[in-house]
Amino acid sequence: MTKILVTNDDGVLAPGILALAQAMRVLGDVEVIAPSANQSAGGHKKTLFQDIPTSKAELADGTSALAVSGSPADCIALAALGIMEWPVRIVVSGINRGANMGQDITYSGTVTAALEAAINGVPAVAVSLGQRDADDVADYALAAQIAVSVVRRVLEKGLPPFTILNLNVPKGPVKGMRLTRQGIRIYRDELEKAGEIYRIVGPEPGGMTDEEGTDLWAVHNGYASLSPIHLDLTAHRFLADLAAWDITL
Ligand SMILES: [Mn+2]
Repeated sequence: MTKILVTNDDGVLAPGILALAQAMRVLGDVEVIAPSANQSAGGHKKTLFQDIPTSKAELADGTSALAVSGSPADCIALAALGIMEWPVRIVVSGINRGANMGQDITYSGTVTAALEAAINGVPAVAVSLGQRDADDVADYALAAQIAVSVVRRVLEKGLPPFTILNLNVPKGPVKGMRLTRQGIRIYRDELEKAGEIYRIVGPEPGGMTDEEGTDLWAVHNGYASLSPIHLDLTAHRFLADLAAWDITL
């Protein structure tokens, strides 16, 4: 039986992970290991040398799950280190409440859970819905169906090492699928101050450079966006220029 591990960063009780777990059952045997609390924008956090409490949880439809008091990447690390049968065939992360595009990728727990799977040699897909107010499992149904078609192909074809797929689905109707590259988001964060306490807040969604072929362009224009993301963050195009700086000891 094809083992599929489902996780997220919105927390084990979020509606998006329920929709995803339900949809993935047509492709295999689903296990759910997810953070007990919302870990959105937590980045690729790994909890080292600290206790990571876990507890049994239940999704709204009765699906049993493991809730982890840690990050999304911790959930995958624990799985890879042996709290379940490993390797699984694939890790699917989401469905996130809100898109993960452009520089969001480095903040996103949804994406970094998938990256943690890639580090541990398992193919992974991150799934996000471009709708911040999606609060009902039905809001995620279409994104879950699109995720099924993507995951079905990954199960057939595999993925190259250290490579994941980042799927972003707009609020419907969806015109089709575009293969995209990472675009550029323009954040409009603001600072709130109360005495010595600060808060970073900001309008949602932020701006973007609306360049055709990017994830942001696709979702903004009503297409589902599928980007291959690689863990190699080297600025390859800058290496030659950097060499010309002639930094020596
Ligand atoms: Mn989230």
